[in-house]
Amino acid sequence: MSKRTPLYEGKAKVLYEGPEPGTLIQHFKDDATAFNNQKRGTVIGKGILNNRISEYLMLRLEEMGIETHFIKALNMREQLVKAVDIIPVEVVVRNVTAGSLAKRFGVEEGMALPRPLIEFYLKSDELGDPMVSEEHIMMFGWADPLELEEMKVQAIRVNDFLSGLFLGVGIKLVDFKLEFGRIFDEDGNVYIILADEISPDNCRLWDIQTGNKMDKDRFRHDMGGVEEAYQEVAKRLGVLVDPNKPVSGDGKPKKVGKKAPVKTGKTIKSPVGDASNNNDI
Ligand code: ADP
Ligand code: AIR
Ligand code: ASP
Repeated sequence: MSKRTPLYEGKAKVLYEGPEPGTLIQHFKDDATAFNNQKRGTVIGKGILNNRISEYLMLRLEEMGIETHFIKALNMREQLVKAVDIIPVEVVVRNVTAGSLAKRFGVEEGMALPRPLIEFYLKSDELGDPMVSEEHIMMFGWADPLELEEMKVQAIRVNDFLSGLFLGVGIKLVDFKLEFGRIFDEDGNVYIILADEISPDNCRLWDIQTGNKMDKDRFRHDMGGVEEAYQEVAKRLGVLVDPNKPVSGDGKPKKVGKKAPVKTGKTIKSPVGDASNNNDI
């Protein structure tokens, strides 16, 4: 494993070649950056938590008919994904004012928007991810009109579903960023699917009761308790990882002994979703 050559090393993840053509291994690091690399640090255990949270959310979205790049969990920090041609546009959906929106327009954080707001940012570290219009996107050919429409439709579906899912565990989904990529079907037609990750690194998540921030803003603004906040999100989703527990190739805990465990039907339900996916509680 250690001899693998990375195809790409980003700020929070490394991509390795996957075992089959058209696949990649997405490795989640503990590195954290903010404000387009101006602030750097490490959050111990973040990669493990984000890997698990993103896996869980992508699987739930797949169940809702939203196609994602996720194929399967590999280990604590890695997942197998479909290789896509990333569309260089970050799609941000906002339900509540916060972050750059609040700053740009001089409004206070925490105001509920009358409906979800979609914004687009060019994925470019050098340029500081500038906000772009739909016209810019089509003009420069970053995505065509059909792809743009598809990204908007999918982003709203993701927002509807994730807002409800997080609400169910006492968390307000304030805003988030998605990335989409192009992929070919068997007939050679190109279509887009959801890629990258969905985790507290790219969502704003506020505790409904206390208003506490449970996301990367804790790192951005030196608020402390970053790892604890990510852990709490994982715990509420029912996917908290025990780093001491080995995980087998399919992402499920290693079975001890020769016999498969007997199914009793008395599976303990996690706060959300099914317990079958919650291997590491
Ligand atoms: P960054 O590149 O912004 O530093 P990361 O450290 O998260 O970000 O690196 C992950 C990179 O992998 C991102 O650039 C992202 O666009 C890209 N990526 C995510 N999913 C896929 C995929 N399925 N296929 C190809 N590239 C992907
Ligand atoms: N985001 C945008 N670029 C990178 C990330 N992670 C996410 C933030 C936030 C949302 O997009 O984490 O959830 C909006 O960010 P901002 O800074 O524009 O307010
Ligand atoms: N993800 C971007 C960065 O790493 C922006 C941010 O999260 O603030 O700088």
